[in-house]
Amino acid sequence: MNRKINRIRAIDSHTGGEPTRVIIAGFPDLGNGSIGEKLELFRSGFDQMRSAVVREPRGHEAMVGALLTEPADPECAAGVIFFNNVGFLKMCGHGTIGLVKTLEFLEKIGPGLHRIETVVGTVEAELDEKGFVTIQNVPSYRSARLVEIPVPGYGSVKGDVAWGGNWFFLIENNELEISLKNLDRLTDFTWQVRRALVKEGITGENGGEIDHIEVFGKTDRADSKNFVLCPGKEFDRSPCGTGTSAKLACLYEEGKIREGEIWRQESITGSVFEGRVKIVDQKIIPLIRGTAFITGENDLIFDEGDPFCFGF
Ligand code: PYC
Repeated sequence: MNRKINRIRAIDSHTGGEPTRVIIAGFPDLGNGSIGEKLELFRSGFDQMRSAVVREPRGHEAMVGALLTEPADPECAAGVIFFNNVGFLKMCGHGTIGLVKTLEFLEKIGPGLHRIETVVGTVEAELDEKGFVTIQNVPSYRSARLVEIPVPGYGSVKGDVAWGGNWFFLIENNELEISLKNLDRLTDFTWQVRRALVKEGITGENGGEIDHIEVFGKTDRADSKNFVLCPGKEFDRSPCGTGTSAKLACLYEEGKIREGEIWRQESITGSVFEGRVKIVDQKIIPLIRGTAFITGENDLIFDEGDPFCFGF
């Protein structure tokens, strides 16, 4: 047999139930440019590797990939490009927590403050002695309040448009319990909302596509419970770091939380992130605290003779 077989080394983890697969070696070289240039090379030259790493048969639809890169900024511990079953994520909160715990597992970092380069800017992550990670995310804000759209099958729906490292449409909901037993209905509702936003031409600033839909409900375990529909129609098993950041920005702008006040955001699976904001130069900087657990060390094998080599 002289078929070409490639190997990629990856560490798997989950953050509040949401998986992250960090690629640590074996990925094609993306050069020495900026993180944005590396992203463009990845997108244009190796998109099938994105699919091969996270989709079936090696992964599954909810898997989020994180390509570890050499940071252009020497002050950073690492650079990272996040991706999923349908494309690239701008920033990823649960994935950053997973990345930090992966670097700790590999003994590349220890407790302390670490800077990480992402495609939307540098974020900071503090790993504490108890194994928790607090991410200081990019500045977050609400760009539109109570936007009303007609959603086929659901009538008129109101939500806020906010940035937390990705664009979100945030809906307060008092009808449908945020529970795994309602997964199909929550998925259908949020998918219809996403389609309606496209149809109505509603975007984030500068035409940014709103590719995450977040629905909130009540819980007695935290301040709020959420369901987050991700771009590839999968739901976030964690409370979503960027989604919690978008929520914190809305809460702060409405005067519902003060600087430093803790907001506990529960996910549909019951995992919780603690969030708070700090204000720097009049910008809202979300801080998100959670942890991740390592679930596997893998040599992913890519056999060019395999008809499903690049995933489906
Ligand atoms: O934690 O920011 C997040 C995230 C985005 C998509 C999945 N998780």
